[in-house]
Amino acid sequence: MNKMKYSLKFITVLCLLAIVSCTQLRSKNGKITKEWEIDFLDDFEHFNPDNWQDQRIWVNNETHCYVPNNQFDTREVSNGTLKIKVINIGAKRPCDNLDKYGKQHPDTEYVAGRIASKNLKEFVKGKWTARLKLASHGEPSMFPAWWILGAQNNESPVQQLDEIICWPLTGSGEIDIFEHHGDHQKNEFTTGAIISQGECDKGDWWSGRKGVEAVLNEFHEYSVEWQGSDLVYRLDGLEVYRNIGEGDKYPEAMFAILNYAKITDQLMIGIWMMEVDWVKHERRS
Ligand SMILES: [Ca+2]
Repeated sequence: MNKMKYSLKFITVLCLLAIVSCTQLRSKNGKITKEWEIDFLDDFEHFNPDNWQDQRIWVNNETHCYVPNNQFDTREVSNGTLKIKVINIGAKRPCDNLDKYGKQHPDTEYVAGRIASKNLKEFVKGKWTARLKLASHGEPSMFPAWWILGAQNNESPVQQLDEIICWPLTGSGEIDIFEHHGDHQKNEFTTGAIISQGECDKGDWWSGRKGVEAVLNEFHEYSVEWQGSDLVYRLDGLEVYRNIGEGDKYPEAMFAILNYAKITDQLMIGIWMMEVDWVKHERRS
């Protein structure tokens, strides 16, 4: 065997070893830990109705109206990304969004996009990631979000008989992977779980959450994963926060939501936009 052939063979063996070690990681206690396997990926080459539906709902006293079907370009998909926006259309118009008690949203000049994978892509535990950026940030009333919600949530759209559980009880639990509160933050997002207090509409937003610095107008990967009984939050793959022991409180299938809310009466100039390159869910193979 000449030296070149030997080198090639050596390199081939190294490559094979690398592949094996990537798919089967041996943990400290000697058990084989499987690597992540993608079971859902949307890279927004087009808007895929098999993955997403528009969600029209009035939940946090927002001033905007969620509109469907990319009306006013509120959820544009172009050049491989999704653009979820809030837009001031200059004149008040009727809004069909209802709150959870059936009250209709007042007329408003602000329209916005919100999509959910409810009843389309729902998964138990695993790992959810999105690669996204904001066009602008740190302005009062901004509230863009990338988050997951329990599949038995009883809010619109209700399409299956088991969607009867009120937020944030088990079955309707909420985990916020990325939220940006423009009133309080500039280059910062918050990440964490809403801790259920055991009654409808009673969730602790703050004790399971952390603010994390990031350059928000550049693309980053924001993820949450179940690791044992913990929830681990990552920014570009690096752990930035952990809800210790909270993971088992979210045993239900969950769906993804991408939305941009405007949450106060503060005047808004221009267009607010969250651009999403892709969303994926992975499970341990
Ligand atoms: Ca369902």
